[in-house]
Amino acid sequence: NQEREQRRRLLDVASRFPLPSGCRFSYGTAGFRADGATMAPAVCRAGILAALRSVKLAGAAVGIVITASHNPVGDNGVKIADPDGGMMAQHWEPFADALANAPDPDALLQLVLQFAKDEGISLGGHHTAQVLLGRDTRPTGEYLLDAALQGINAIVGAHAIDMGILTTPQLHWMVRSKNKGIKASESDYFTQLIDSFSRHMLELVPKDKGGDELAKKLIVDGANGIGGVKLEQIKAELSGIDINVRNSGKEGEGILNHMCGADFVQKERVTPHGFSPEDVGVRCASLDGDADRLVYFRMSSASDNKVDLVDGDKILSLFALFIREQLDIINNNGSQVNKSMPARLGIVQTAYANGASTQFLKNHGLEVVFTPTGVKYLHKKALEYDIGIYFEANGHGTIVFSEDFLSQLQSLSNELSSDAANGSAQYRAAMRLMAASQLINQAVGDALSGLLLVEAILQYKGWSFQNWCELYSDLPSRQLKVKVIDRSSIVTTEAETKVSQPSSLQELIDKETANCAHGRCFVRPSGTEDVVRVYAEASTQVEADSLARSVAHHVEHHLG
Ligand code: G16
Repeated sequence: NQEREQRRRLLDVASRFPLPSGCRFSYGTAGFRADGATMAPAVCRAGILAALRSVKLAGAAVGIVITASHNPVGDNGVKIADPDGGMMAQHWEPFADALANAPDPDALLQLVLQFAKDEGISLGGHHTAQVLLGRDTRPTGEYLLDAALQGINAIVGAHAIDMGILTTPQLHWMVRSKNKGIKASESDYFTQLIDSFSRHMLELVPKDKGGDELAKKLIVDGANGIGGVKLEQIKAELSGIDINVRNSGKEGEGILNHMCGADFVQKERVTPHGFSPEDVGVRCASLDGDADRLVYFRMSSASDNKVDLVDGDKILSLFALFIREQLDIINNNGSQVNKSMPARLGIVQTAYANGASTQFLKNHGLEVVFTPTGVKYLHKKALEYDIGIYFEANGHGTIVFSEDFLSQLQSLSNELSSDAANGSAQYRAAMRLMAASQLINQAVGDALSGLLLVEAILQYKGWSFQNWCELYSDLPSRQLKVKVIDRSSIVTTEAETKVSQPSSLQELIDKETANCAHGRCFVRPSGTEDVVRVYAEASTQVEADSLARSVAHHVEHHLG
């Protein structure tokens, strides 16, 4: 009977969300994404998929966020979080693709039944499944959330919990916390952020580094999205920092991601909408539409709209130096309790990382590895270390600490706190690492928690924005987008640094690059927009621009 009910529900939901003819969805860098009005079939099927994943994982909570992140307001999409709070396991992506594109109810039913059989998922039995749902502020969000709910409810025994309008990382955090048995509401998230930040600021920053008024002042561009809304809610409770939110998403302030937000600032390197000459010299940060990316900037002068940019690479460098410093204090200071904590610290970047940042990190003795674009790849790699720090240049990244490392850190702090060593440098370094592990969202890149950790480290180091900027000088670079007929006809290899198909394209890229001093260039199809991306780096801006333009021209010529 249950089995019959299961079949009926799947056929029923599939007929409510038919796939328009000629429509094809593709699971990209971070899930499905397209014009919001066309997304309901894919989102409904993502609901089915998330519920199946939860059944497969013995009822552990799985997450769905309805968002198209940095894309324009008319787009929408779906991101799926696994029980650990990270992106959905990659080996389910082919099934996600097939399910989203099942042409009719019968095909969908057969696909689910076959997949369930292959994966050993017992459908229609006495299982439970739970899926947490969230959405950003897009106008199609509510409608698509309903499509996801209907998909989840099509799996017998599945239970959907709508967590409301959230940033993407909040939902990922909730999924992770729920599965760890930790309280997982929005107010729990805020409490963790505020408390661990206060601990950093009040206990761990040397008293003489309290900072002047300018050091405390921070303007945040909220991209007219959900991140600004959430920051407004908590900013009064953040001690030692004076936050002013622009593009906060309030009525009349502007359009989501339009002329504002982390993607705009990082790619265009100009001031976002809503800033004026009075802001010259002030430290500013920019979030993207669902607040999983963070970049910093400063208006350089009142006469133009150029900015000094601190991108994901420099945030990564700040975090890496801070963590390295604490580990060195713990291991090398010959303190009373002669404990050391050997820890493998790994840095993960993508081909978009500015060459100067990689060189800087290596010069500081850090181990740097590369993956293709997409948090799903970087996060997985970072988990191989005791402490893994990953960031994409676009501002998407976080720090992950292994359970083993954290429990060693906990016992070290216990030992040190129980004797005369509790004022020692070693104890304080251990406490700083503990606070950082609680402040940073270890599920996924989170602009709000990342921003608070940046602020805490700048205060701890007594650094101005200028000091941070001067860590190293970026090599001049340029990113371009090329519209082509079929972006999937470009196939890349070697962490996306080389084109394998069409093979003649790579020869042309090599030729153009060889003409530039310190030239580096690659192209790859975007997994979130219908474009091919071109990245070029060279010793001068003129050369980087010209290299990017020539290669973009070759891409256009090859792919139409
Ligand atoms: C997503 C991914 C990021 C990726 C970005 C751009 O970000 O989570 O890891 O860097 O897309 O990907 P692509 O170059 O393939 O378009 P978001 O913030 O848009 O979700």
